[in-house]
Amino acid sequence: MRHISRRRSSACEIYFKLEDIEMLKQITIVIAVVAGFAPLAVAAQSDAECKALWTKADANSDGVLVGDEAAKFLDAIKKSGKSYDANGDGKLDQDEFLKACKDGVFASIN
Ligand SMILES: [Ca+2]
Ligand SMILES: [Ca+2]
Repeated sequence: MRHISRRRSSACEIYFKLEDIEMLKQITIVIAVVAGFAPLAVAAQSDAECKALWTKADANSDGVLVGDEAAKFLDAIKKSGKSYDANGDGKLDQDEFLKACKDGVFASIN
């Protein structure tokens, strides 16, 4: 008796596993669709766009954005609710700027 019931339960397990695979396929498709649209929503910018924006932003080419140079970018960062001032010096250097830029924080700034 025990043998029969074990066989039945293992047959059931296989059935449910196949169901799970179908469900996983559907979930995967949903994730792929959402991921495909996500970059549009975040408006992330490419490396080249961000480097061009940095060159323009650092008007005196001293490698940091301070004061007037930084104002609109610090504003955008504030709105994003995240902190990109990795070294906490209150200025934006190129690495910090590019990280925020690639996250799409400066998407509305030209
Ligand atoms: Ca500068
Ligand atoms: Ca900094």
